Amino acid sequence: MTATEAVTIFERIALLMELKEENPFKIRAYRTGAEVVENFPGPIMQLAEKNELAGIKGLGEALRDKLHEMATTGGLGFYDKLREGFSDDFFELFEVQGLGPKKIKVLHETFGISSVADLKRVCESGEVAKLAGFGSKTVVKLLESLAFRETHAQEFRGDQVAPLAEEILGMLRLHPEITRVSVAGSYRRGKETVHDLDFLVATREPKLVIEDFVGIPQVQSILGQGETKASVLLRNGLQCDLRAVSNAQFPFALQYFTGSKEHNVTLRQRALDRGLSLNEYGLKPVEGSNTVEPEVMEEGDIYRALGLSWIEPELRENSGEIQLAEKQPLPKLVELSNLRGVFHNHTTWSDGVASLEAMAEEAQELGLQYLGIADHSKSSFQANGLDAVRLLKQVEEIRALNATYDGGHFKIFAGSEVDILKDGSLDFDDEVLSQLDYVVASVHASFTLPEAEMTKRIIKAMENPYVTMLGHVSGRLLLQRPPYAVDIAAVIEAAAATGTIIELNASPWRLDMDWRWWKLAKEKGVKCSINPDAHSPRGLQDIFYGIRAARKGWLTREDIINCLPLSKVDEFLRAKFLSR
Ligand code: DGT
Ligand code: CA
Ligand code: CA
Ligand code: ZN
Repeated sequence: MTATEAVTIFERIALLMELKEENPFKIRAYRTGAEVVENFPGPIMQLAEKNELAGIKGLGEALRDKLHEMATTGGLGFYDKLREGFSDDFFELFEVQGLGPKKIKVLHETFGISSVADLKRVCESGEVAKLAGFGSKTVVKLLESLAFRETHAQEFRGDQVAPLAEEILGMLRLHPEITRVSVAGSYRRGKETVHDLDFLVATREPKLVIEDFVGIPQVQSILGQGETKASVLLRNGLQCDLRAVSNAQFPFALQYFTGSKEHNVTLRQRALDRGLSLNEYGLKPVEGSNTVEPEVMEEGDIYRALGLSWIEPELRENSGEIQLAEKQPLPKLVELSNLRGVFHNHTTWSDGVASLEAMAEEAQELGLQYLGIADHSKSSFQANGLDAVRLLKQVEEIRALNATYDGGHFKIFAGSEVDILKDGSLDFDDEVLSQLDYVVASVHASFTLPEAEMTKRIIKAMENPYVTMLGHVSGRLLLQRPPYAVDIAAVIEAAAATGTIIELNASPWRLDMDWRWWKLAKEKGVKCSINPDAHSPRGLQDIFYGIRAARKGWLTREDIINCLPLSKVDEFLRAKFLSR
């Protein structure tokens, strides 16, 4: 059994125990266990097999024994018994927004529902609305959640595709008959969700390459297979297309299949205006024109031949990039290596799984100069939010830890992710906030306010001089929960007026504020902070997704405060407060 499978089993045990209203501490132990296994930096299943798990924090004896059983037998008796009568489909119910274990339990016991399809049926029939604790409002919400899920059923988030994309690219690169490889399509453009992955290879042996591709272990079924292309379905349901072209065609095919469609349409028209015809095979003079055929060795040559500067794939959305590239080089987009630190991270003080020390260690391991901690505040009780006493104790601990970093080469910034309450006031008063290095203010409750009220609430929070940055502005969870109603343009306006930074939450679930708004924010002079919102050491690596979104939003290192070195960022964090 793989570690990933063991993680799923631990998570499902926690869900089933919740359903059966078992001891909350036991439930939490399984959740923590799942996180520990998921984040373990070594071959944990091999250790489990040899019974060498003692001493790993967060794994008690009961969980160690269960891992040993899974590693040696490939199954778990305890789990099999617990889940008797529950199919795999049943667990999808827990992903439906607005449905917790208590409600699932009632629905299961009353109507025997055991899948999302069952849920939809009983909601539509009107039976659910008659149940105590449900009511017609709940049912409307549930049906909305279900509709939202259905609309996005064929899409995948970055975390569901990036590891697979990189793995498959790696395999293709090693193929002896392949000379050039790239991923194209929406993934290459850095979209926040994708429908499928498009791979492109240059080869003289397309048939052989296609045969090898459809045979890779990640493939579950073949949707189509021809001489030069194939479509497959991977185990997680993700579709992957592969096209094999000649070395000479490669640049044209790469440009074409990277898209977007709209970008391509405008580009093709531009080519026509110059007497050239552009498609996935080439860039040729149209009949009767006296234009000479440009020499194209790589993708950049196509843009050059059309009188344009280079356009990064992330910018190819037909949102003004072609017009600008006609006049000047486009902005040099931020890169992962430009980041010097990260703000907005959680520890075991609230709902994170790792200690301050462990988070700081990992940040240093990633080559960062600073780590901002921002654990939840008290109103987020479900996330074990800190009250003022605990917060100030944490600040003290951070200061003590900072004193141990020689020469000041690394620093932890003490912050808080303070809840924006329903009326726009904050979960801590100014006296407490003034003792922090920085403050992230976020909405975590009362999502259903009307747009005007929600906007007012958020702007009020930004007007507080201690609020350094605004967290996940829309509250969306990609593919799961739509954004709440808020006037983002007005929020950007207020950020500019108050000198508040806006976060680009880098979690692949959020990527919030959305890339479509950053161009406007940048024009208004609003700064961005790319925040992993990490709840574990591994979570810090979500900056990878944040960088992709920032690039898609046209951002350069100058727009992003956590590209500043430690020596400069401190001052910047205080700038808003000092300017008043
Ligand atoms: P998605 O839906 O996330 O897979 O988005 P894309 O952009 O990857 O779309 P996909 O996989 O259907 O096609 C990949 C690229 O191929 C697309 O971005 C542009 C190009 N393409 C596909 N069909 C057409 C078309 O009918 N016209 C043009 N101009 N380009 C196309
Ligand atoms: Ca695609
Ligand atoms: Ca495709
Ligand atoms: Zn948050």
